[in-house]
Amino acid sequence: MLSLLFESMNRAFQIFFSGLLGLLLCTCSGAQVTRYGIKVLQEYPHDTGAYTQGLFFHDGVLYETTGQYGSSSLRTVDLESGKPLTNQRFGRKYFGEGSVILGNTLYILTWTNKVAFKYNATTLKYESTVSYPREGWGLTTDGKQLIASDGSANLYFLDGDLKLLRRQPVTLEGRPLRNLNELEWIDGKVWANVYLTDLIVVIDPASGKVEAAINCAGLLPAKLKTRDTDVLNGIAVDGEGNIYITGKNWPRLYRIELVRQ
Ligand SMILES: [Ca+2]
Repeated sequence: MLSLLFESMNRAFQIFFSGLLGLLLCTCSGAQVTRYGIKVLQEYPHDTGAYTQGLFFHDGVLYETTGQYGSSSLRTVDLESGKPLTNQRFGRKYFGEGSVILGNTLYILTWTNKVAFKYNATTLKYESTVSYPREGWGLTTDGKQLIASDGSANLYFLDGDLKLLRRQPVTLEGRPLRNLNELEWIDGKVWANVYLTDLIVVIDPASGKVEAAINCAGLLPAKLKTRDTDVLNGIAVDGEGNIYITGKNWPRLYRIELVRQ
């Protein structure tokens, strides 16, 4: 009888402590993700014909690559007017995706064409087409390696020949976070749009853990939306650390700052 009593007490303690452990783990993993909203500091025009897939600054110039078959392009953009300074169209069979400059090469991914393009970063002249085994989505760089997304819950670290060096799974509160899209390297972290959401996540490149989530819901006012307005996509940081975001076919590009929630 006494042993039965001890056994049931023991089990009760086990259940209590396993529950407590679960609660602690849950609280800890939740506490690791800092939640932010955004404040708009300045707004600029953005070309509603630009289905934004890549967005970055290099030496004070804003670069944008756009998607869709028949209208994919590589542009340099005047920030104040939103108008292209240069605009190179790709062949109709190519769907442009993420882009970035590393060294003296401007890299542009394509969605499902299984190729990437190299351009000379100084002259913006086409150099070569290289094979690329994954879907192309976002692209950025830490200054040494290229970092790419493919719509999965992975980041891919690549060398200058687009060869895979490392695959890093990305998790949000312990679960894989899929649909990683346009990317930007900011202060040692990878910022990523999450496709089909108003969320930007800040990823630790070494562990793949999402450290912060930025809620951009409501950024583009309803009165500025048309049937062609698509999802939030496009993050760029300039040389002074100013952060800009936009969306596919959006009429605005915003300079923002984060607000702790
Ligand atoms: Ca970017």
